[in-house]
Amino acid sequence: MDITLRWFGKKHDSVKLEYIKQIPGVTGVVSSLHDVPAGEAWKLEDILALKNEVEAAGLKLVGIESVNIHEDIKIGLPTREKYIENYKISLENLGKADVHLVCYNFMPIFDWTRTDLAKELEDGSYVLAYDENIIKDIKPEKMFERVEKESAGFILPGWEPNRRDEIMDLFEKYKGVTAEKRMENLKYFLDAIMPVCEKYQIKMAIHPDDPAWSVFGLPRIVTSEKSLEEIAALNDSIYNGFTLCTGSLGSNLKNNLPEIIRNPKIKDRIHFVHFRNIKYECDGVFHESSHLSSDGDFDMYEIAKALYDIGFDGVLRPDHGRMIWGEEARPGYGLYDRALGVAYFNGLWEAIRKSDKSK
Ligand SMILES: [Mn+2]
Repeated sequence: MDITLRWFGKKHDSVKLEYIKQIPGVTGVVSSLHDVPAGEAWKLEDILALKNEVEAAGLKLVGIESVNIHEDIKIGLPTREKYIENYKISLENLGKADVHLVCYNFMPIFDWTRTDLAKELEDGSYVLAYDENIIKDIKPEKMFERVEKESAGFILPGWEPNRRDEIMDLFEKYKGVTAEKRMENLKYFLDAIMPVCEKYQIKMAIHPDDPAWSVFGLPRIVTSEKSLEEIAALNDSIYNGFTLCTGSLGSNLKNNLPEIIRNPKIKDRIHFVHFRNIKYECDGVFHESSHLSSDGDFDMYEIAKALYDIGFDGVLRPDHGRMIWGEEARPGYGLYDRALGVAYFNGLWEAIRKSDKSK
């Protein structure tokens, strides 16, 4: 297993690779070419430059998070052909650069959504939080202003300010695009790229929708155990797989995370794990917590145990962390609390491994 941290590149991240390297057990990072807009083909030289930078710090570029999907692919417009061709070029170049994991999402218009990027907890730490009551009453364009104000000067993936203008246009385009249609569009995309993934052994890992239900009236399709089964069945290739993001899938309390991990139709397709915990206030209202089981609503031991039992040997990273010890960084992506998350996971994993009597 590779334990990694997400790194946004020198230009977009306050966390240094040298610091990531000091976290015990971390072998690499997942990163992205954040300045390449969705739909454009990634150049081999840009990928190699990123890879060289990471390797110079003694780490591996274990995967990409994310190669974003152009909205026309998700909507199923005729123009998707061009963007799918570009996506295939990006995959080919990643393969040539010896990168074999790609995280992506199929969320309509918006990436992960939160209503508060710096909710203060009793201990003085700050966390990301979500309140369905606010989303219900807010217009998407206002949401951008909210995110911009609260993101400490960093640009959040999916919420780039330059996207604001296209948003209302996109809402028009998404009209009538049902969940069924979006699932068909996902299949169309997967069928088109899988031959390239097979050739270069690139594991595609779709990230669950976050939160795992429809927001702003846009249907979401990666939200439940049943939807993961459906997606696995869209294309039989092992390279058609998942990012098991505990916080995103778990945002819907109906989702039983250890059960999903053990599901025979899903388990072999889990290529990437985002390990984190959240705390519920009530249905539809939650905040992110430290990784510790007792600080949130998930049993992180049971999640780690399920991963151990299925023989998980992919890539794992701590997900969003709290902002602690006065750190200023991208919301959710400070160094300190994510490092604590890694340490905690390492402890769980060692204990599970050593108490396995079958070994
Ligand atoms: Mn995640």
